[in-house]
Amino acid sequence: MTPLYWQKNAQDHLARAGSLHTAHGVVQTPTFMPVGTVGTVKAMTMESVRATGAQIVLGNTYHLMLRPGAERVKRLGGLHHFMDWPGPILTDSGGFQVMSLGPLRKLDQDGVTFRSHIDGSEHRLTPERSTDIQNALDATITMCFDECPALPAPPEALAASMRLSMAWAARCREQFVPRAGYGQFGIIQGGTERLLREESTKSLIHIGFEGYAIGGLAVGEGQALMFSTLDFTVPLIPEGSARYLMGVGTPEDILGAIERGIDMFDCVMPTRAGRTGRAYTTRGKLNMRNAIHKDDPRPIAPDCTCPACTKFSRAYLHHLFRSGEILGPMLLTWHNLTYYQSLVQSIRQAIMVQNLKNHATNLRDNWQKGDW
Ligand code: PRF
Ligand code: ZN
Repeated sequence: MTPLYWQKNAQDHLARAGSLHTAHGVVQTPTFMPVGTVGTVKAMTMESVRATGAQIVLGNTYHLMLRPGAERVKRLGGLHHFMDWPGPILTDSGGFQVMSLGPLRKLDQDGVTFRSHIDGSEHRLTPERSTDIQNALDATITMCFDECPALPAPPEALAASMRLSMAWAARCREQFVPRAGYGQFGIIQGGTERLLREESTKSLIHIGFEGYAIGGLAVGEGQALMFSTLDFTVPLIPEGSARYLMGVGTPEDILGAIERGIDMFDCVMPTRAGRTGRAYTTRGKLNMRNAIHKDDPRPIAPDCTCPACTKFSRAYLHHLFRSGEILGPMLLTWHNLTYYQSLVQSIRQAIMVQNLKNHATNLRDNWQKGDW
């Protein structure tokens, strides 16, 4: 029985290009995982998600346990079949989502009791329950159940929270059912504290996981502190394992994190921005609701191969958003996901030929230049 594994194909300074071999296919890294919180990448069919170049998607334990329920998904053939995504699925554990419920939750050493944001009903998540749910969903990659404190936070609070997450990680590993091509990732916590990140990483390596995630960043600390935390945390993670930075980020964040040795990302940014009229391009951001686009026959991005750019004008996208038409979010989500996938793909290719420094300079220069 061989669990999923990551293999390094090339290295350029700290950045790596690799392949993640799973029961549901191979993922080329660095990779960006579109977010499919409730079993759908919002405004997209999974065929269209695949067409953007995505190789793996994310689902959420918290949302799926509340509706439609993990056991129901299991009876209906698992999440891959249910949502029509035969490729790899990583499920987040619910820890992070439950934390954002604020007063609706109560934390103890054993787990978290919370009220559903849907109907107010009471539920409980523990490391064991979260792991069982992810198993029932048939997640290719199961995440540990953790606590993610908002930053800034006092070091003592960060230490206590990290140690609780490490105790939970050991329980998650106990509960995990190994299967060929499947795996479980531990989540490093500890805020921006070097000693805490070291302790957390050591604890997880001692338990032993198929991959390691860095949690607890992009939660209010800003890009400079996130990067300095990566600078001392990433080198602590085993060289031969996949490294996943959770919930990140902007194109600039992703480039900087890949330069520091990160292999995997997920973020709602391209999909959420797409639904509100914001487009990401090689020349920075555009807001399609802005009146400057109303007579513009040009595509959103001349260098993009997505349907929004090859079939329609900026004027048409502007019209769709101003009219509240559902096609606007659909096309712009498709565009943004295509941009994010082409970004990580271009970085991956640059790493393969040891040209990342030059490629990164070009990417940053172009973001700076602004619209064509
Ligand atoms: N833990 C989990 N999921 C997450 C995070 C975390 O710390 C973050 C932090 N940016 C995003 N998603 N389980
Ligand atoms: Zn496009």
